[in-house]
Amino acid sequence: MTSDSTAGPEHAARQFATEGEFVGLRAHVRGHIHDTYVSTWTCGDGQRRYIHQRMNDRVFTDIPGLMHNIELVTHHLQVGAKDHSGDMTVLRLVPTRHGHPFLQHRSGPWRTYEYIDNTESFDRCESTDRAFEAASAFGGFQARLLGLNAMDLRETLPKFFSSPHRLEQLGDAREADVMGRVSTCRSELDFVSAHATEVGVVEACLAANEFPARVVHGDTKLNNVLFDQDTGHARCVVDLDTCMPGYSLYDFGDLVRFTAATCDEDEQDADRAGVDLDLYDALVAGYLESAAEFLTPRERELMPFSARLVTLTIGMRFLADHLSGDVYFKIDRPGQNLDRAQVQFRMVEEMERHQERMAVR
Ligand code: GN1
Ligand code: MG
Repeated sequence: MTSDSTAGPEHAARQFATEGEFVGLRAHVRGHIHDTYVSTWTCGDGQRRYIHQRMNDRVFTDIPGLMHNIELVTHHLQVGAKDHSGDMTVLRLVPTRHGHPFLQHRSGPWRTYEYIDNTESFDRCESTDRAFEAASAFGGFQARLLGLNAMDLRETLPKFFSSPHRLEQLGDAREADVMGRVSTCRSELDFVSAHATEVGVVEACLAANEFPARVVHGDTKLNNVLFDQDTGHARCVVDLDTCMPGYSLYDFGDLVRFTAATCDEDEQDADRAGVDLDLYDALVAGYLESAAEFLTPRERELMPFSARLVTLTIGMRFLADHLSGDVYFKIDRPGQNLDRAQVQFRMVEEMERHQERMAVR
């Protein structure tokens, strides 16, 4: 069989308005959804790099809507950046050579970003300083997007942040039981049932106008912040796929879920799952540094609850995907989504145990 070079990632990468002569391209393993590559180009005496992503159009069925949101958000941040000094950089999309924000290629839809040099990202948080920086970066990201009308953004993944919706999806997956796995997940399903009364709290607050829906990042994992290699300061917030109307505390809750975790998201020994309270304190302080001005008193009060709710909710998503045959989150080994769910649920238990300690005053 002959391989067709016009179907490959290099061919896709070459269709964008990059600068210089192509040198090479390599896979960049990141995230559970898209396929990511980095390309290198020579330009004068120097080199330039770009990030290319083949977007997952089974998950994101509305790619034009997704790219519309990213253009709107990056444009809003770039305009705002002129008034804010500070060392934060905004992600820059590179259009195709025909001026489109993404490429409809034989191998799927692709987009390209400028690579941000001299930065690094982390899957685990090693210090309270780093936790503070990340939380302040995400809080600042929300603050800078307050002026963007949330209704101008398309809800590309309907009800994405809704915990009641995630509970319903888990119920559907359990009902269908396509893989025959329900009988092996009884304790996880019981854990969720025991928490079912908590899933509607945020929707009730929104309905009662205790706080408004606002634009959120929607995936505030530590590795979605790029840190400057020299100064250690946060430089850029990346992965704008889930920038949609939501509730601000989703971002705070997801930050705690990932960054204050005592183990990896897919740790196989759930006994290692917990919350590092020093990291938690640093996340609270960092987030409040940039978000305190716009949070309502009720939101402030619900900060620790949001950490439990988002962790539970993402646990329900992992469990639903395990029951459905791992069709959404990529896996490297069988049972990985169940491990992910178990880690989330154990973290919820640990956060319940430390409820008093985690209160934000
Ligand atoms: C997915 O692909 P990645 O890692 O950026 C997911 C998030 C989850 C996260 C859990 C579009 O993000 O919602 O919180 O996995 N993204 C989407 O690690 O579903
Ligand atoms: Mg993401």
